[in-house]
Amino acid sequence: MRERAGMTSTRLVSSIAAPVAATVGLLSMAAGLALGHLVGVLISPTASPFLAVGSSAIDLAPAWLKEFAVSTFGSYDKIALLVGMAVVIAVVGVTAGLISRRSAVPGLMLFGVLGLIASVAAGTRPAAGSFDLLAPLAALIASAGTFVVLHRLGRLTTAKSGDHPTDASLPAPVPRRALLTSSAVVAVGAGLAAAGGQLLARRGEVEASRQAVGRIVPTAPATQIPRGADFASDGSPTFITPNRDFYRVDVNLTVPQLRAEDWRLRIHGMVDRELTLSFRELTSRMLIELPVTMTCVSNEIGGHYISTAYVTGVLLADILAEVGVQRGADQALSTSVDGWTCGTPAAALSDPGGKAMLVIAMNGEPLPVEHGFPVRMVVPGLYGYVSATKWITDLELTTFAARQAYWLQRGWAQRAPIKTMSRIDSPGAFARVGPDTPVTGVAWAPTRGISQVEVRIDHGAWQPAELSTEVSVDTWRMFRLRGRWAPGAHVAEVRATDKKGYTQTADLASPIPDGATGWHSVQFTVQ
Ligand SMILES: Nc1nc2c(c(=O)[nH]1)N[C@H]1C(S)=C(S)[C@@H](COP(=O)(O)O)O[C@H]1N2
Ligand SMILES: [Mo]
Repeated sequence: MRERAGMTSTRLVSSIAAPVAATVGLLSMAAGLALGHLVGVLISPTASPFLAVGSSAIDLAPAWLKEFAVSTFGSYDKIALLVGMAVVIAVVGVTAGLISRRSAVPGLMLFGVLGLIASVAAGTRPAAGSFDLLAPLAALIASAGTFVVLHRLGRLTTAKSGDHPTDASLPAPVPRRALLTSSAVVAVGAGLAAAGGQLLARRGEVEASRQAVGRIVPTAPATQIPRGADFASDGSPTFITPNRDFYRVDVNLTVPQLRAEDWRLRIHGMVDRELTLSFRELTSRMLIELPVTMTCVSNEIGGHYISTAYVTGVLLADILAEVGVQRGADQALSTSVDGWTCGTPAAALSDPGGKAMLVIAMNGEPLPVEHGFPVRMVVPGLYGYVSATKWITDLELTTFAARQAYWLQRGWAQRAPIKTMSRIDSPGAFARVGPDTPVTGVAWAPTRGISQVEVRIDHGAWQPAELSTEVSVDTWRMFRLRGRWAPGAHVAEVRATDKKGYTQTADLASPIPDGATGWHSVQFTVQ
């Protein structure tokens, strides 16, 4: 006890009040995040500690958790993640304050650990450059610096006069106002830095680049959609999905921003002649327009991760014939600007007569940024994760033995042709409907085509449904079953048969590893 009397702070100054300590921790966290984000955005799209940690969390999350997030929150899965991160960050910030009521050391150690985590996350992003570490470093300096200053003010402010040393070497207590002013300065500064980071994220530039691309006129326009291509007036989807309603699935927390004038695609690896294309070179080629139905392997039975658009682009078969694919190259590994990778069977791209494309337009306009502007890949008949690379910048001919793409490393199948499937859209689940409401919906088996759709009511006999006019074997086809149903509760089930003669079975499979199977069913009540 005696020796301790001579020691400084812990005895001489009382601990900081809990609410003040919590606020000091929270503000320091905010300062670090905001400055890190600002510096990060200036360096590269993946350097921001906040986004780097969030993206790494997405990459590291087990497949079942991603499935859960996608099926629970749907297209709001990213918002859910951002909100979750904000809550965790706030809790950690408050904790940093609360464990440091006497000494700043525990809080500083916590910020050090966070800085380390952010550095590892930023440094290991697939597209990371060596300057990317400056962002977490800035974050660490900002949070630790703010913490030291505010903590000191906090201790001096809350110190009771009786605790204060007669020792003149220690500063006199400061008025509460000093702490409040400093806190306000930190809060405003963090807000400005974060907002500045968002402003500098180049969103405007890329939208301007997209506007400048203007209308894309295909060399070979698609034929007009025939009449009777859907039963939308009876509740099926419209044949073409408007761009704003087109489903979106990707691992990106924020949409990659790439200007058309900055875009390059390098085609290399097991090829005879390497080729690098600019946007201008690509668009000066023969542009084909085709209707294509795209869907995600994560689509559950009855799910809505399926849409159809007219896409315009250049046939990959032509480009690959030019570069000369070498024997033995069985995989085309495509990479997007953020480092996401996708492995497609090389034959699916190089087959003469195949419809795999480098796509630049969707429903007559330049690709929307969230759908891959300026260029993406589309391969009719394959699930998106093995074929539909958005913001594509690299195409390497290689082997499946040599390279494993993003989702393959996470337990999904190497080959993933789209399975024959069908979905009832109307009546909706548990709807109350009139007695002669038709059962309508959609069936798909891209590249094979749909030959028959059957519906059964209350587990009765399968009844062939009317099919919409076929637009292409690569697109979905609508069905409609008219009838008169008795009052009361009913269940409708659907199954499709493709033109290869395969009929969907009742066998249930979950989306992992290569797509769901089973019949979609809907319960409804006739009033
Ligand atoms: N760069 C990039 N491209 C990507 C993905 C991605 O995460 N990153 N996801 C793929 C998956 S899983 C699907 S289903 C389709 C979805 O395309 P859409 O969002 O345009 O509908 O994009 C594919 N292309
Ligand atoms: Mo997907």
